[in-house]
Amino acid sequence: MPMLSCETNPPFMNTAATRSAQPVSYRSDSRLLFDDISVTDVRVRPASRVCSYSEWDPLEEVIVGRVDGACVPVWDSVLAATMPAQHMPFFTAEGGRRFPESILTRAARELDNFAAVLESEGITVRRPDSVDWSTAFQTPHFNQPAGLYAAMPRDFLLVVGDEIIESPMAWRSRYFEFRAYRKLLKEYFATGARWTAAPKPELSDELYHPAYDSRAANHSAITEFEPVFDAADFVRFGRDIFCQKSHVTNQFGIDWLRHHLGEEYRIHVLNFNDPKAMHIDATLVPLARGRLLLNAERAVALPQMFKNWEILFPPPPVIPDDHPLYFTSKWVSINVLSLNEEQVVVEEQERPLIEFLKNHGFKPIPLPFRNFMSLGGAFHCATVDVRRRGTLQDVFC
Ligand code: DAV
Repeated sequence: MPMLSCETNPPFMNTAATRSAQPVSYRSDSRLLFDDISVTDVRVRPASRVCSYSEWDPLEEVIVGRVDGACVPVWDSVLAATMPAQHMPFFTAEGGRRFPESILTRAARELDNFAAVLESEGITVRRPDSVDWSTAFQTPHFNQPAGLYAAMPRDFLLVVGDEIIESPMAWRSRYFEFRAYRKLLKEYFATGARWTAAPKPELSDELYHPAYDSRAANHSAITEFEPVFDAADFVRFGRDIFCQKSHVTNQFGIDWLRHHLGEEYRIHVLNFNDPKAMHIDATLVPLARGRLLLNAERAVALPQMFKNWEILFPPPPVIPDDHPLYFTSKWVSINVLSLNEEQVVVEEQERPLIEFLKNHGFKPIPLPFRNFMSLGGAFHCATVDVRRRGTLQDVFC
């Protein structure tokens, strides 16, 4: 199979008709009168600014989220399935209200610093729009007192080659999250990207298991009513994409993506020991071609195709118990961002992880991010790599 690169896009056809002054008309004897109209405008699609096939090729352009106006989602069965149980009182009391300003201010400072460091490394940084998430909304199937945030672009946008895909997310509070990204997406489209939105889910009650009990359940809180997934349940290794079923990603969603991407990509579903599964990027984190961080607490077995890979089991996180992590486990510590096959951005207080990475020949870039982590992710979640230099490859051959 030929190697694909986003440098050379095929010409594409724009079928928007350009009509001449004289409209086409039919004669009474039913013979068509041909007119001098031009219906074909052949243009060359510009080389796409969106182009990324892996998690480790050299990063050139990235979207970094923003925390402005973030609101607390209301507690429901899907949150109960994934969120740390000790924070249920916080969600119950604050659901629908803005996150405490003190958290947002500190998180925003960390995020801006992270963005500035990426820029100083020569990487183009783009940000989503500020949106007032505190607006209540209603659809034919549900209503919500507020949205959530645009802090975690990784959850919503999946870049596969020159295509950028809007995910059909399962949380009702995230139904209108796309609003923060549409300006950017239109711009990426205008500069050659393929822009896709997966089928908009209804998020009616049929999607959620009616009597889901997070203490007893060994199955997902969601059904197979319609395709749903979060982009962060997928991780890209060139032609091979790995994912997990979770409390926000169902088989139907995985199948939709498989049909959509076609034979050029192989989607593999992995199983982990993670009863609160939501997003794969604190479980299986590739750092370079042939080198993988794997969460030892969650690992079950990897397929044979990894047998020649170096599997690195990271040291446990050191986040203290009293630091609020409303949305995640402490393993958010390994939610790192690779700038290339050596440099990797890591939370500065995770000293054991930093030493571990250094000992394995990586060049960690330690940055403060603990306040941001309270909102549900670290450097990988807070970003989407829009462009990494590289081509589509079969990395397991
Ligand atoms: O505890 O596995 C995953 C990252 C969330 N976006 C966890 C956190």
